[in-house]
Amino acid sequence: MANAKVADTASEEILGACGEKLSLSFDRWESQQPQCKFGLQGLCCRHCSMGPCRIHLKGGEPSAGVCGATADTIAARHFGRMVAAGTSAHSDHGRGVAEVFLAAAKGQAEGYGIKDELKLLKLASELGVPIGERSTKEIAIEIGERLLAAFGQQHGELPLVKLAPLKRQELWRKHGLVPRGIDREVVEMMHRTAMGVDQEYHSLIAHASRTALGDGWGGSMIATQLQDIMFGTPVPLVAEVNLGTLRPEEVNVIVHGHEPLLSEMIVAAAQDPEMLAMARQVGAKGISLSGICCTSNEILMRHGIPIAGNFLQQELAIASGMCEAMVVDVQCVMQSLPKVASCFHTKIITTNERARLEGVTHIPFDEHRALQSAKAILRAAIENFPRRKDGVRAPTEKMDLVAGFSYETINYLLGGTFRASLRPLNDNIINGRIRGVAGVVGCNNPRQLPVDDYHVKMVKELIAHDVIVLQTGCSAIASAKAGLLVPEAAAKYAGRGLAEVCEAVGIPPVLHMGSCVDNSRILLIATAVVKEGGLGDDLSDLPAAGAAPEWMSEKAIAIGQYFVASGVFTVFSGSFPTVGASRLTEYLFNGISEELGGKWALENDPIKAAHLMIAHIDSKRKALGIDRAKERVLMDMAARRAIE
Ligand code: SF4
Ligand code: MSK
Repeated sequence: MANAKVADTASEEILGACGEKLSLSFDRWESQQPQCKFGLQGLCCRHCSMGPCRIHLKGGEPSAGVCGATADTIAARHFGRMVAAGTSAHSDHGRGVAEVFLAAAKGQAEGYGIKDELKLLKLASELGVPIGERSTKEIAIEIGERLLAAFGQQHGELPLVKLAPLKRQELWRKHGLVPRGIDREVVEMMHRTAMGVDQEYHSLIAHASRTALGDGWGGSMIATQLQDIMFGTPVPLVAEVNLGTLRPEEVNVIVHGHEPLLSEMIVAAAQDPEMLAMARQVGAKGISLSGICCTSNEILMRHGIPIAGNFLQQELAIASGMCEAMVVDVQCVMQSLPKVASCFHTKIITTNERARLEGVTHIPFDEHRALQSAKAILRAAIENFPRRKDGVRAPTEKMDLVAGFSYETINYLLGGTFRASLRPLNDNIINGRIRGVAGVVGCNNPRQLPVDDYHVKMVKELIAHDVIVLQTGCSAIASAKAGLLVPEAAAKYAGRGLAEVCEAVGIPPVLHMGSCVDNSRILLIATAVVKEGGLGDDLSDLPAAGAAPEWMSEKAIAIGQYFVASGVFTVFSGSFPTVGASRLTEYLFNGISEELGGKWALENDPIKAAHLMIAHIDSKRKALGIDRAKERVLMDMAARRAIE
């Protein structure tokens, strides 16, 4: 039953069973065709009521908005607002984490605490927070207060920017790109892009970089660091992925969205004997917890909870007929869920005041009574089990994966307990066994079908050419479904050099590093590689590249821009929001690299895209003088004497 829309048989089975009866994202995408070409190219503006304005060719010349705004200005403003929106999403998540962290440090958030004290102390020393004889509580409170203040900071520099390589920091200072405060840069981006303010595209993009850096080296990094300290820094674990992880005989609860604050508590509540007994009373064999999107990645990384699917599988999970409750928090949640759920018995439960849906149950998450909130949610799911309708579709396809590759873990795996170090990674890059490093992130999108296909083809091509791949988000889930996240994938798909290293260390050639905010882990590992030595002194010197295939969210644009502003060559696929503005696009795809070392590209063929990245990696290897394997020189006695 080949289905051109999806690349895995679990999704195929459910889609096939839905037939014409159910309208899903794929159908709605088709019904939107043809989509507005002005919108697709970034050539429309409705920032004031003289518009909306569109740029078209008049007598061979591009027109202008009523106010005179050009294509480059309109597209740059739009791009800047996408960066601001993406930064806000990651950073509001980070702020929520910082608030709970501070409450937990003060002992005011029942159920939360400090799980990784070592990481707390490391962060304290990085931030210059005194340690001495102080208690963990005192140190944690000061860290929480300092990082929470970073959101509203008005002057100076964001505290975590100092984790970047020194040369990169100097470059940002030279170009005035160091973020002052996370919220401040977002507000300024909105101001600059209002009618009649900043109308010079270089200037708009510079501020977009500053805003995006406030995400990657600010909001997202704060979220990752504090989540690790509160919930534990991930270590490698085995788990399962795909819709086949749903269990027909159990109460299936799917968590979906991005924040681990509540889902961590749901993990705990699902093991509670009282909850399990309640499930048995309604005829279920137990409670099966799984996830969609990045909430799922968060609890996968720390608890090995299975992943039911990525972004475009959210409707399919409900259409399985086996989902008692889908519990959503923020971001990437489709408004169609209640409608799809109405054909089944699934309860959609919103939990966050910032993210409400019409016609669903709302159970507010209260961090001061988090376990009670989690239990209330589970009770609602359990009570729903007897309402299951006939015709459950239980796909069997699932795949093993190994996840949990934090920076700390990679450091430990390579160097061991006493000598944790990235030296072996640097050495293997220098000797050419590993050609380079790629960060591949991104979503999925009905614009690019079959779903996940681009991710999988690109990642396979990269590892076949000895490029080790670091992944997060829905892209990591795509690779997991294709069986690329297990150590055996090295022998099967990786080039000889990469396979040798993976086999020696016992890791997959594709490392799952977490959720969207955990792209900050990729920044930190790249920084650690620079600091380890031998591969240049800035992120832009590294034989490394980034990509976000099948992207759909504004968050991806924010991530792409902080990758680029951090010196990384970054490839997107599907569409790019400035392509109608030629000077701006030329600047983003080329000119910007003269200032920042990183730049964007758009390529719709995954194999060609992988080779753009490989060519970039090779050019960096050449610049570092490591492009040719050093010849082994056999020293005979005469040669030795000559040295003496
Ligand atoms: Fe048109 Fe200018 Fe108003 Fe945008 S800001 S809608 S281009 S008049
Ligand atoms: S969830 S932003 S669809 S990766 Fe982070 Fe997936 Fe993209 Fe959402």
